Amino acid sequence: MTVVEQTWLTKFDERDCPKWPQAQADYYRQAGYWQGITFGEMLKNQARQLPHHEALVAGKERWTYQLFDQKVDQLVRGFHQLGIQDRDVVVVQLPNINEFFAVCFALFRLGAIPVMALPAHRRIEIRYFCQFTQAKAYIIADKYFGFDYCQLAREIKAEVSSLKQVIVVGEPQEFTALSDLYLEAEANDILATLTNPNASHTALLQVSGGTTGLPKLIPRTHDDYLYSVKVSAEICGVNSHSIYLCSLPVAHNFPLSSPGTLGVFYAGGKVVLMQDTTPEAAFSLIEQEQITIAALVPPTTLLWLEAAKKTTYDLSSLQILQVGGAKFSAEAAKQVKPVLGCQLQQVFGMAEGLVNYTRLTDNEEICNHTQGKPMSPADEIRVVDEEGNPVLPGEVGQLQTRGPYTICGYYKAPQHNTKAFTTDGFYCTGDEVKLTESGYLMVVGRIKDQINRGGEKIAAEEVENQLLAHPAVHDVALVAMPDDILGEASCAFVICHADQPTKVMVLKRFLRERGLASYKIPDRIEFVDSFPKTAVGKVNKKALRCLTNTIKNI
Ligand code: OOB
Repeated sequence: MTVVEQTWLTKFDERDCPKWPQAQADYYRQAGYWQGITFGEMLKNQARQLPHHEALVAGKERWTYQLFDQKVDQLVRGFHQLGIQDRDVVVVQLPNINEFFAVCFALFRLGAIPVMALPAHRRIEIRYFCQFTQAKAYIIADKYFGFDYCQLAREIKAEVSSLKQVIVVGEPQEFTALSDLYLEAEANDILATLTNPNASHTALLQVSGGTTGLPKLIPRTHDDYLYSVKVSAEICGVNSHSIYLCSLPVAHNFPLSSPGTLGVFYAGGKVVLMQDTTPEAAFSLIEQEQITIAALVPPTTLLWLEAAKKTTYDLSSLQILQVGGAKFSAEAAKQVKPVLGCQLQQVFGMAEGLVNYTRLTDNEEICNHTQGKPMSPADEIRVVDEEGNPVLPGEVGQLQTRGPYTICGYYKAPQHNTKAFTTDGFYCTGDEVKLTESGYLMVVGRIKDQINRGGEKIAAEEVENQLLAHPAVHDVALVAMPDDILGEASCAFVICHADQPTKVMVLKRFLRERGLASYKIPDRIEFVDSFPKTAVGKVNKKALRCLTNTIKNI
């Protein structure tokens, strides 16, 4: 019995982050899942034990654990001087560069809370994160893939009064340069006076793929996140000899913690960051850096499989390829070992917590056909029907879960939490799964109104609301349509006001100019006169999804 039976009454900390019920938290501590260690301490330990071991490589930058730790301490001084304190929220939007980690670990040591924004986020998402959390600072790179983040910061700062600081990696313009915040110790060093943050406090806010109009923020504590990182590292065989290639956006939960970059630091290994996501660039790094493990989403894996057939690079150092974030077809899965010469590990996880892995000792049948099993013995999962009753073994149902690293509520979202969590604290994942006899999960579908565009999640309602803001749009429904590479792309069915026809390009430009992340802009827009309806009169999205097949074939 891993759960303390009692009424599941979620409380909130002073930062509005839901907390596990006290008895449950006590249980997780006594059982040793939560060890009371913060990320800041974890890095300090590694710097003591492996000072000269390389921790981080990006382009020409190579940081040992000692240098990494020193940079973090220097930034703690710089951030503190700027007024960033324990419990302040800071929106961090950085690409795959070493500074991402210097920034995050400095915030962890201060007890400040980074919001893990993605480089693809734009005005709509960033303004929302800053406003909703009353963020004190926003940390960006000057430019990335041609996009000017300083200009975005200017617009956000004008609108969000809580935002006191914009900190820039690169050319800061009127803002503060991150490079000026690496401060050496002086007399009365602030580091000596800072108290270590409480490990039960929120360490970071992850961003949920979402199902509603506004993205939800996911509070992860040092205790729960570090536990998930530790178990992930163990399951994936990550140790001080591991060399991890990070090509996915580093702030995402998968490359950050499953076991990801944090798991590699936990184990004393090396992280190699890359920004150019082409297979050739990745293969060149695999050969050069002797990469042992990499993590990809299915569409990139397909590209790697194609490119590997013709490559002259030596990929023999690669032992494990993790694939997750979206359903990986068994057909493609079967090719991984013969083509890339490494073991496939399927990863089915969620920023809210639960992560499932196929194990390194599993046979090919399991590795190719299932999405793994929960990583922790303390993970509780149940597969239920629409009424919440358990389905018969082997039948399809919705996955619900709770455990020592699955949140019991979103940040500042009490109403949504009553829908997304059961009264006994289970998170309703919205994923339709089948549990095999041996306890492995197969993801077969989804009941949440979300599009999984090759691992990037799009909440239908969010995009629909943005489109409804256009004066010509009377009604809109966004659905997934099949895509050979992405798995799913998005298709918006739009009904225009009778006297106001508009054009696809006009609507796409409208969304872009409003500042919606480009991966959320519909891949296809179809104008229709009406929507098919269900028996109770709701828009029949299932029928619209079928319609995308017909359109595709015309
Ligand atoms: C990962 O996290 P999120 O928060 O971006 O997305 C979670 C959702 C899941 O609920 C599921 O719908 C889908 O993404 N998903 C998969 C999957 N992995 C995630 N669907 C089918 N097969 C898979 N292997 O995507 C994430 C977080 C940690 C580790 C790995 C992925």
